[in-house]
Amino acid sequence: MKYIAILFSCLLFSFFVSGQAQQPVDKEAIPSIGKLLNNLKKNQGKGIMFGQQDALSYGVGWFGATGNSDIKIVTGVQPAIYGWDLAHIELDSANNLDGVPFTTIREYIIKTYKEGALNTISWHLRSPLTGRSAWDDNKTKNPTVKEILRGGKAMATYKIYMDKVATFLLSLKTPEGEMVPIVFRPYHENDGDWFWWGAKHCTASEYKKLYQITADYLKSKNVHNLAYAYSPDRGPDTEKKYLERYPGDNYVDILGQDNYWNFTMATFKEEVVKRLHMLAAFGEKHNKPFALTETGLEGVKENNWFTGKLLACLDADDITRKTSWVLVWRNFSTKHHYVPYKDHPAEQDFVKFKENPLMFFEDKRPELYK
Ligand code: BMA
Repeated sequence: MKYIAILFSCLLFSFFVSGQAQQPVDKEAIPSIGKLLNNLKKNQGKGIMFGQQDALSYGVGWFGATGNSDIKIVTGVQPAIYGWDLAHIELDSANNLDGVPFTTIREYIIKTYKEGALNTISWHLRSPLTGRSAWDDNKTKNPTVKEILRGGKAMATYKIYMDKVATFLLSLKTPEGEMVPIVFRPYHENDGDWFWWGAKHCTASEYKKLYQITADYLKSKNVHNLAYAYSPDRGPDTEKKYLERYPGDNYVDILGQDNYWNFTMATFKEEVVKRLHMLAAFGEKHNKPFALTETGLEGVKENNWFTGKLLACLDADDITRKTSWVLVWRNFSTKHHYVPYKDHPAEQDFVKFKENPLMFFEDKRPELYK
């Protein structure tokens, strides 16, 4: 009897949690953030939004604000979501680390929001301790995170970096004066060792603090147009591992994971699906939507990668179909690109992927902000 009562209360609890409206972690978030989160949840299982990093800024063989994207050139339609990166804003540079002017990024974010798209921002920032890149070559000798948290010079520099990010985020305003909602995805792929905030270079508790003080600082600067995404790489394949560096339910709105590597394995489907199931189960318990925040195959060297691998995983079952979106990386060159460009051998497969009813590009993007 006791067990039945426990089981019953667990069921009741999970029903209560999953049926509840999601409150943004920023208590002062602009209304469109709450609407976005609840729409992502409401649309779970109906379709998966597709997007790309820097889609509008350049493609293979072209650069600049043309209004086009390789996705549109190949499929006739723009993506549903856009990724951008703020690296080098901390240096007061006019362009980000990939050469895209911040003024253009701002224009595109405002324009695409007005059209109903979702915008997500990552930040491959320099180390405030050494000034070296996010992939800081001396990181093991320079524990940047620890030094920031110690509150000395690195922290003073980090505050200047965050001020610049805050100024940019606060400038994302429509001509009518409405703030543009953004999914902010700081300190991603933190289970790997390639960034200075990676698992080899700081403890779990230092990482969580870094994420938390960043969010708290931005809020203290009146930045309230963010939904926060937590986005480790493929490492965590169980809820327990995902929790290890998770900044906490009060700091994370959207559960993410970047996963390129598992798609290269013979057992790709098993590996990718396992992680999507983990995110879904975690999301169910913590009342948060989940997304495949970065993926892709560099050079799209397999002609049926999009339908044979990506779609095969996203469309594996009712749980994987609950993924809110998938973002592939940038189309920089004939070597470094993640969607097929015109006359690429994988072009037809990508068109097939776009035509699959599960995939939402701009033409099928659901309402996100009402
Ligand atoms: C990496 C590569 C780099 C780029 C960085 C940040 O994955 O695409 O060329 O500078 O992302 O966008």
